[in-house]
Amino acid sequence: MRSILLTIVLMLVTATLQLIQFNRGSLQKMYFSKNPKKKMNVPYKMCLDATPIYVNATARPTNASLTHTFNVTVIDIQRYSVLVELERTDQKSGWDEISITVDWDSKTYNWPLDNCKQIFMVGNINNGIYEINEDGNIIEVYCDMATDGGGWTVFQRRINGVQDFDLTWDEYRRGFGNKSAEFWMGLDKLHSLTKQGSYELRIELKDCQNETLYAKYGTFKVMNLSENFRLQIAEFSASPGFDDSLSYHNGMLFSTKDRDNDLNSQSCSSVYRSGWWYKSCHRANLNGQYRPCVVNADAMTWHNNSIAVGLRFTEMKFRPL
Ligand SMILES: [Ca+2]
Repeated sequence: MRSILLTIVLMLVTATLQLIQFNRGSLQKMYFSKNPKKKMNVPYKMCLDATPIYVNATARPTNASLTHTFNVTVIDIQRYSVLVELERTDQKSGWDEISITVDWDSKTYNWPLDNCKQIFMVGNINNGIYEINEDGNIIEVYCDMATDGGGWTVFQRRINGVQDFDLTWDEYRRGFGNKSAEFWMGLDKLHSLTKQGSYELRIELKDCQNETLYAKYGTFKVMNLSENFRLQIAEFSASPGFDDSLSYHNGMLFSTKDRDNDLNSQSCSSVYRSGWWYKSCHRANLNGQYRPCVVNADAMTWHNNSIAVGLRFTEMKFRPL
């Protein structure tokens, strides 16, 4: 069952990722043994970017005139070598001393991968911080590998109000906080990681009554600095009865207390004390003040049923389609 699952996963990965590197090599080794089975460590003798996910190995006598044949089983794929078991299938001919050549080929992915979905698909199923490639830079992101099929790159989380979210344009561009607790990934990275391809957005919320809710958008993109990180979302779905409060902000520019890009005569960011894609001003305010159960528009809210009540938890994340 496990091997069938692994095969399915590998098939999915192969179909989805165009990042596979093939490597091939061989090792020649003198062998002294009458034992028909022997384990052997075969170093790759070349620099592989990462531990291969797959190795195929075969063995032959280095002197082709010898008649020996072997079965080879790959036992363990390691970072710098592969452990194989050789079994001679021609017991009668004997081989006290023989030169064997083990040929191998491997498949590796180009690390780091581009997002949490790719990391998930090569077998990492635990939530946590992983390295990904962001325009040639290696950055750390938090991956949600458990929710709704896994593979979500998390870019915002609020859990207890420890992190101040009433911050400046530069801070919202760069990102702030602790990725394992409360944080904002940063607008530059958010743009960079969503600029190519198609992405979906998922938002987890926990309301005043500790009810867990979600909203999902089949389209998500954050435009670049010259467009003031304009928000693009579409194709809303959600928990039963949960309102689409974020579409009000679709197409809006990002604003902070020191950068007013909203459609209101006042600065929405200054009034509602956070950085957000304010319009005039908001129906969702997920970077607002952490004030669970408080009815106030400066709180971290989602205007479900038109009432702005402070939430207990939010998490915003995206995933390639
Ligand atoms: Ca304004």
